[in-house]
Amino acid sequence: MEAKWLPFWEQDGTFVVDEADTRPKKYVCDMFPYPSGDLHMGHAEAFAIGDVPARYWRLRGYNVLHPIGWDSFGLPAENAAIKNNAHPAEWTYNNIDTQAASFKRYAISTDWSRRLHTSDELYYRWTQWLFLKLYERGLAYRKNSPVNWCPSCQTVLANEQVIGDGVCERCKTPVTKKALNQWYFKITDYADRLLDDMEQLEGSWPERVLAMQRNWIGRSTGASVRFRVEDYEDIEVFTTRPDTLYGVTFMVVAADAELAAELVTDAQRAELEEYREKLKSVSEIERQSADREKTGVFLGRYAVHPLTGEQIPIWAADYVLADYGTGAVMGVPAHDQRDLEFALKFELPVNVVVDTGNENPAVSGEAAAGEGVAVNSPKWDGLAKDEAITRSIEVLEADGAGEAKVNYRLRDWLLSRQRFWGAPIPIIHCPDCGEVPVPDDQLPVQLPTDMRGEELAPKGQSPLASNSDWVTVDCPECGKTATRDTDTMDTFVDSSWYYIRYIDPQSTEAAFPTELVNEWLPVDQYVGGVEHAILHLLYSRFFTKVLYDMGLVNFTEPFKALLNQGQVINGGKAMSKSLGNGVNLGEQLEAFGVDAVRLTMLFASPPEDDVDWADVSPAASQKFLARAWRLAQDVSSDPGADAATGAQGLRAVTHRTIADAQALLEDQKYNVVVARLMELVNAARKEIDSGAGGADPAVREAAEVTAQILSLAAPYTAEDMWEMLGHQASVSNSTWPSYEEALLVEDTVTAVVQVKGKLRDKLEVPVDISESELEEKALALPKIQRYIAEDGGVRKVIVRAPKLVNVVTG
Ligand code: ANZ
Ligand code: ZN
Repeated sequence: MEAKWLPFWEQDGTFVVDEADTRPKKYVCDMFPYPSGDLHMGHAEAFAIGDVPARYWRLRGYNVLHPIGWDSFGLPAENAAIKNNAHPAEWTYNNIDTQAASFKRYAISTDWSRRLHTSDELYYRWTQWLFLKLYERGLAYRKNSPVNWCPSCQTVLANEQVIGDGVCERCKTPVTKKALNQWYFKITDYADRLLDDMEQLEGSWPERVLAMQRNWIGRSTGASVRFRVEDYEDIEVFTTRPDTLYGVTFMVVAADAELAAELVTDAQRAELEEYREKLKSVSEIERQSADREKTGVFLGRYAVHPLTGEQIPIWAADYVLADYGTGAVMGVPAHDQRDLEFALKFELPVNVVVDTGNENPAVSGEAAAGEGVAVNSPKWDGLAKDEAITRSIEVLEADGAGEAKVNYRLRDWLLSRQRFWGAPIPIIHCPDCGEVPVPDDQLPVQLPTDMRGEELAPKGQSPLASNSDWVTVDCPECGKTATRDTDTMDTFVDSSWYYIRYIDPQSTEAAFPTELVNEWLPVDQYVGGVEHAILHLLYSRFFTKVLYDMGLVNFTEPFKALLNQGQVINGGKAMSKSLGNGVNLGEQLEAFGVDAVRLTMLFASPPEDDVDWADVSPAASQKFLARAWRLAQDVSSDPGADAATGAQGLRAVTHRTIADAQALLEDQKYNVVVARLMELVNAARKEIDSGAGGADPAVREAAEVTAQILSLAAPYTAEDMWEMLGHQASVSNSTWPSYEEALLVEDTVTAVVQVKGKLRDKLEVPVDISESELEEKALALPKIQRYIAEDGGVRKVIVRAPKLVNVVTG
């Protein structure tokens, strides 16, 4: 079947999207693959899932776009090239070819003419154009700052790429800090909108993804408070609890921040230096851990309390982070746990300023962090927390000592990478003109094609820097000799807009055609792994909002609905080389065929749950497919026969299946749809065996419906059935079968069960249940058995099928 239908679809253009088609549109998009090798079980699952809504909406009469492409820049290609003394393009495009062939065989209903690769010049020319658009708007900038540096990958990492205990996401090497001149996108300008627009996604994105995004953006509201410092500038702190201002007994600055070194007095300098030295071996995670013993150094200097004028000692400690808020906090030990532990360790005073009804924190060791009434706070005594916060901000503003402030955990997106295989940053550095954007008619800034092997090895700066022919360029503004920026863009830049490029991937005129993009997007259904819950989705949402602000798109969120598929595991564990429990997709396809593997993926569990390959049976799927196929083979009624004249029992099952499948598909319960199809096939087979055989038009109807619904999961079998049933065109472009309401009428009723005339229980039974069967079922109910036992046994049973059973006892 594979050999027959694959070329058919290609010649027929079954899945090619016609832009002249005026039917309503649906856009189903799978997160595009990275060309790491051939397809694996994870791809097989994700793409089987993504193909279901695409094929479903197509049958429902929509003009469906379901494209595919490759996220083809990135480190693995470069590492392979270094190892094999080759150019990264070789490895990349070989793998893409292999994967593309496998995807075709896997029968994803894709319009192949839309295929794109982010490493094509045709694509990255526009990635560079987008970078320059952001640059024009002041949303791309360069700054020198300490950044996350992976000593093994020899490149910087975005905060998002530092995981777990502070290790590199890719190679798990502990990440260090290094001061470098780096490019950033100002995603922080969009923090509020990234948060607030999530309202549009509520209910159609997984709640946990929304929670992770919210957390990552981390909006806190509070106040910014300025403390005067003798012989120094004011120090500003961010606090969520300005109502606790009278409880401030010390101030802490991040020990590793510049501020600490500037504030420290000569007498304390040596102690601070020693402390900072020790800190270098402590990871960020450890520093933030709540149960770590507090450490710190007094800086020898004092701040002035803005309301009481008291002298507040300034300390440096590691529990305050340099890059959050202002890198300094006001210490309120009575009401903040970390401050309390710090105060108890260094014998600093603990002043209660909110009465929460708790024991004195200095005694209990537990900060009174909850709700309460302000005390010992002359300007807002007696006010409850929220009112006290409002009042304290008014006081601060009146005194010019502070104001309301919103703070975010989100940092700007560090996008430059010191690696070769990415889109070069289209900026020229001129000794006279400074940063000069590469003019549009000089795009793309192409990657050299003649660098290979060792020339690409990481050296702490981009390998491009060593290619002086490439680096040296005339300044587009003054013509003097200038140099190209040698960094390349994070591959997350590439993947932040590919779903828009699919609308016209071959265009040399524009990144995308606005009008058409507005017709197709936002994506109706996005499908991909939860590992992208933060990075890729946040960046794509950011890009979309920027494009919206530029008037280039008319929507503010790129993905209307998101489905995170589970993982394919084996024996309850993730597949891994070390466990030796990997399953090879190619072998599975050879053994069972594409359809059986796809069906197994869908039948195993709801799409968002894991599929344990040790618990499933592709052989059973194969058997089911054969059963379905034989159904079509056994149909012998003529194609025009009126189904209404067929067996009513089977018709009821068929129409109930259509109605339920529709609801289940829209609810993404694909596994249940498969289960219902199995029931339908069984019912049809029963009818063939017991009734008029394949000549009954109800059997034809059941077989046709089976082929149509099955086409979402097992396209080869479905196509073959459809042809056997006498159709010329592809089942994929047929229609979604319609159901007759009249056939859906409930065929069960509720029977009541009485004991001595009193209603004791109910049960759902078929309308045509026999008296004896009803009696048996009623007497078997646990509740009824209890009453019978209590009342001294059954004397008589009165049955009025199907609605009543009365048990006389005693
Ligand atoms: C005084 C205070 C009193 C605070 C109190 C809390 C409770 P989120 O919700 O995370 O924004 N803080 C501010 N900057 C910090 C930094 N760079 N490193 C570590 N901690 C920092 O929390 C904000 C609170 O975390 C701020 O409010 C500050 O402590 C602390 F009863 O200020 B608070
Ligand atoms: Zn110049």
